[in-house]
Amino acid sequence: MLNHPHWDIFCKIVDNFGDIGVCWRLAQQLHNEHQLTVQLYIDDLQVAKQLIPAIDTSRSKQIIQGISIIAWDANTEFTNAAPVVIESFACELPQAYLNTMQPSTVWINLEYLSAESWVDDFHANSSKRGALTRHFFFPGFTPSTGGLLREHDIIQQSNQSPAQNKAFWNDLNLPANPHLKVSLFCYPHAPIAGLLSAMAAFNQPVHCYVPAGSILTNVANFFGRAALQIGDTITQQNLSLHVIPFLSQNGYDQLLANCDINFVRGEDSWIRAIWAGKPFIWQPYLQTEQTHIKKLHAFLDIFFGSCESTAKISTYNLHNAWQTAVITTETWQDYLAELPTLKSYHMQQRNLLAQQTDLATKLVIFSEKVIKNIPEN
Ligand code: TRH
Repeated sequence: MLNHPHWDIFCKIVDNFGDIGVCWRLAQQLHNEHQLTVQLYIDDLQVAKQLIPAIDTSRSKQIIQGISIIAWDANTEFTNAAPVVIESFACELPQAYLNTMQPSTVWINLEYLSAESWVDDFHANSSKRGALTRHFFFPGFTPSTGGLLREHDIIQQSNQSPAQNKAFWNDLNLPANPHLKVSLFCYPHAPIAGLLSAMAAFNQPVHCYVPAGSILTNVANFFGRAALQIGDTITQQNLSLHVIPFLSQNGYDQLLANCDINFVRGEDSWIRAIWAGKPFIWQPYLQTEQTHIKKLHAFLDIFFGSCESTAKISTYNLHNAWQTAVITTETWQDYLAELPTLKSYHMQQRNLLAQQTDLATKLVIFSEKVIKNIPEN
């Protein structure tokens, strides 16, 4: 048991689901695996409810799966700061909360994930704000960063039995099928029509699973439909596309584990795709000055560093095409030709990354060091 078992996490939902996705997983892991009492302050319960369906949006405070969820707005009152407070993604702690913090409060700003090399140098730096110290904690792919969010049983969870796989599809009212299965979660500016037309033209059947979300209009347009509903299956040539509900986080993890290729985006689904151990194509969150492309290439270079060359080239080509407005049938087919190699490569990289200390554990170790005034490294 830690000496400082009470942590507060602040989550501001800026855009999409990544902020709450990461904070919710982190809160649960700190509670379940490190026996911490966690209060999670969320500024938008409506959006959070999509990932945490048990949330009652009319309640300002509630406990879900052992985590105290507190609606955070301009009127939220704070009496005591927790010994450790996580400010997620530079969301700016409210002044009223800062006023309750002591010089001894461990204040950690949890940054966005990036595979860029500068992260190693910036991780664990700190700056002073009056009597308080703000520490910058950078997730990352090397041992000198803050690591990746990963529950201890994640590998076992992704190794589902055939009966569990069948039950998963059954719950979605879909039959298990022996064909190539692809999950599709991306931003609407991706070349979705190009990908779907390549899948349709490919010479073997493909089943594509799309959780309901912002891309449904683009998908409907591709099929010449005005709209699509959850439960719809549409077929064109060799492509069968299934619109499924937006899943719980656990359900989404199972979808990733049950598919052969996963298209993922942002931050949290990207990390989950790694742990699923399946080939995936990542679309980073769009940023100015092509920053997202730098992030993409930093990741590809680190993750595919030891990959056999033709599989690596096909992977880079498909990733690059997916960020621009063009994706050709040839790019898709080249990638599929490398699938057997990529399957074992992704599994190998997943297992290697899983040997590093995970982000929640690193946060706990880091906070204890700060409290005991032990320098990092
Ligand atoms: O939603 P995102 O685009 O979030 C983004 C990124 O985090 C980005 O870095 C950040 O700057 C921006 O938000 C503000 O993608 P991400 O990170 O993958 O988060 C999606 C979450 O939704 C993730 O926790 C998985 C979850 N999810 C489900 O629970 N069910 C589903 O059916 C799907 C498709 C996703």
